[in-house]
Amino acid sequence: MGAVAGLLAGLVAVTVGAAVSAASHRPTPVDAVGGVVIDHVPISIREFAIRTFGHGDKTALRLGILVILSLVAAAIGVGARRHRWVAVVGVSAFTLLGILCAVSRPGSSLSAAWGPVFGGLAAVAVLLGLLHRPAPAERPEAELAGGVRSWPTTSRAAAGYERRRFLGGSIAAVGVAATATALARGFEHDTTAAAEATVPARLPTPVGSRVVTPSGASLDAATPYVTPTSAFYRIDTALDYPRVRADTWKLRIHGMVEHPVELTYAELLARPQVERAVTLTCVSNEVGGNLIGNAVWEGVLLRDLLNEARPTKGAQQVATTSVDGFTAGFPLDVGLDPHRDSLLAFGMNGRALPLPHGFPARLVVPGLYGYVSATKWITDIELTTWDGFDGYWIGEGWSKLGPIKTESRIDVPSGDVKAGRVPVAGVAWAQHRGVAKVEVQVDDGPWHVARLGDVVSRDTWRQWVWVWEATPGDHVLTVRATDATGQTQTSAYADPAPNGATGWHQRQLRVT
Ligand SMILES: Nc1nc2c(c(=O)[nH]1)N[C@H]1C(S)=C(S)[C@@H](COP(=O)(O)O)O[C@H]1N2
Ligand SMILES: [Mo]
Repeated sequence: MGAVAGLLAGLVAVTVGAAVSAASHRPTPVDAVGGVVIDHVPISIREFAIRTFGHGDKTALRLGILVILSLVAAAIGVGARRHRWVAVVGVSAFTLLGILCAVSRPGSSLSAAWGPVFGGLAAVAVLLGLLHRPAPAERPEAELAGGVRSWPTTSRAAAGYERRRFLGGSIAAVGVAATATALARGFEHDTTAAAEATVPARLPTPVGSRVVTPSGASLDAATPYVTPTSAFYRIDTALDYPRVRADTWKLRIHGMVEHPVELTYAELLARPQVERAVTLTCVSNEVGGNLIGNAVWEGVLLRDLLNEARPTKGAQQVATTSVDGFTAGFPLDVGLDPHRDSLLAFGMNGRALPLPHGFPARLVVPGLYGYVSATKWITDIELTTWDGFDGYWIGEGWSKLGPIKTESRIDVPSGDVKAGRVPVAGVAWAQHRGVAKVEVQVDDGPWHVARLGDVVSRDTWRQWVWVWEATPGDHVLTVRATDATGQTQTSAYADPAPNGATGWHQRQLRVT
């Protein structure tokens, strides 16, 4: 009984806390705890979780929190059955933990404490209510025997009464939890809808020509040259992505500048726009992995904004912060480079950025991995020294500089094939240097030069294809790319940490 009461109290606490938090547009208490866990566990554990659970790592984290919470809640219930103060002290400790996590989340205020506070109060009410044992004298008219109300005086009747009372209380608790869950969903939906209502249906027309994809860019139907937004990979440190409203969003450019700049969304859209195709890549991408995508971004040139702020002498780093607390920094030289079109982007593939890809605005820096540059939901750009700031992943075993390494990937064939002419095709990338050559090897044979697709610029990946006269048997295909500086990608295998995986992608297949 104690354990069940504890579990029910935990359920009500979590759901009521979620509803109250959602009503004030805050993450649920469980997600607040999860956020703190993500931001503070050692990188080895984080990587273990990603390796073990893959894209389900966040679900696994939430489940883990709920399992621990359930165990402790059951224990509190068992203790509270014997000593009422255990309920109050146990739940208070939990509530305090929830409050500390909630108010420490980025963009939080003291009002973020309301979720855990109401969750805690509800939990205590459930525990005390379910475990309350009325003294015989104060028992209500529970039994109706032979038309006459009588107290259940025998211990059997008393036990039966208690059981019914417990059952009724349990059903009420589950009802409260279900109602709170429905409310939380509704409030979360409202938060998303409120942000979506500020997404413009049309974007301003960019200055100059729009990006036109050359007809010879796509050699292989398996991988489109421009990745559809719906298929674009996503990396978020946050458990749930922030729903930012454009009408309250602001970007501040400050720090080592003579002329701090503040921009609203309307002001951003009113500035001269450009459109650029840029391939984004995650440093965590394994050899042959798909944490890479090419999009046409629309936005303003970052260097124009930075120059307008007039960096002072000694400024070395562009330090950026997101509303969700993510941070990233890269050399100011890169941001100011007149030959590299870094963007403060608000459009992706012809439409406003989708909420999960950084609406209202994000950075896109050609040639740098996303973890040092591509801050989504950006609200703050501070110019500082190189030593004055470390981004989210720095000091976590990842390099402070994150230039994208030359890599290539075989996309087709992806399985066994019939003997004869077989197109071997895929993508290669060396953003901002450009891909000059791709070669394919069958088993230990000679390297064959692949035909290359056309590209919009050296900032995108490049498609390649080579037609293989496949002969029956087991074979290994290997690909390697050479960038426009003449460097061929290394065959030496390296893990993604600390600054990007290396090695040649291979596919084993059987030809019949
Ligand atoms: N706010 C925020 N911005 C972020 C991240 C993040 O976790 N939070 N991840 C970065 C990383 S590691 C990458 S690879 C890119 C991915 O961008 P995408 O999710 O739009 O593909 O965003 C970058 N910007
Ligand atoms: Mo990344």
